Amino acid sequence: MKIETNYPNTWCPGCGNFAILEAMKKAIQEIGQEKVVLVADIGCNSKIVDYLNVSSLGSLHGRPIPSASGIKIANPELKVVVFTGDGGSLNEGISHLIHAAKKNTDITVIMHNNRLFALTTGQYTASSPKGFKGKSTPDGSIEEPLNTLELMMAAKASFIGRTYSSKIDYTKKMIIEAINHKGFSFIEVLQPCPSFFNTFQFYNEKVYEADANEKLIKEWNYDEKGRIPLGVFHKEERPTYEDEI
Ligand SMILES: Cc1ncc(C[n+]2csc(CCOP(=O)(O)OP(=O)(O)O)c2C)c(N)n1
Ligand code: SF4
Repeated sequence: MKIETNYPNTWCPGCGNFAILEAMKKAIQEIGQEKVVLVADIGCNSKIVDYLNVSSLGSLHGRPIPSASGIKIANPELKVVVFTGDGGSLNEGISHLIHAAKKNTDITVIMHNNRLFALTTGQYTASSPKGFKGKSTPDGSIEEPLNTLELMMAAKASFIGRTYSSKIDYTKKMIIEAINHKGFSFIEVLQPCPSFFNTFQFYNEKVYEADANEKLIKEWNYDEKGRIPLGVFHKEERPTYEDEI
């Protein structure tokens, strides 16, 4: 069964989402197309499910996690993967993200972090850097961004990773590891949006594949300073929400 669909691709040329799609195609082919169900948020990120020949559900903005949790409870054999953006998961849907991590719901959340609301053409999110100039912050955002991985640590996510979209094979391996992890797995993919926030050069200069651990989460605080570690920062086994049910 081919992995591509015939759906026309509407991402902007050069978007970091293309590389995430390639990584996901490879990951699903290794895991098995029939074993995976995808759940999409709303946003540029979420169009990825249209381009993958895999069972999927389009949820509401900020709400794919409860939809995914329901699928997992109904059929625990399925590998359930959520695609979301920083807007969907750190603004509209932040409570769902925190509670799924706390419950250790056995799903994988892949958050495309382009650090703005892209589909609606460039408003700031909880992940945008201080000073970010977009449609809703023409004089620059006055807020500090959230450290997403620190938030996931505090919420007790049992798998926490960060990758960069341009590293396709590295991302593929991390996605496979996260999907095979029993419990709540969260991957932040740093994803440049060349139309509204082109961060390719910034990340190309700063990211490195780290021998990651929990302490390294604080090495980068979503600012201009220092290097940006990639890797799996935390992984633990504990009973899942579905086991407890
Ligand atoms: C509850 C709700 N609020 C707002 C919107 C409008 N909306 C649709 S897509 C979008 C932006 C999505 O941004 P993000 O989640 O960061 O994903 P990206 O497009 O950047 O991949 C917004 C605000 C909506 N559809 N539903
Ligand atoms: S707006 Fe940004 S994130 Fe959306 S498709 Fe275009 S480049 Fe990609």
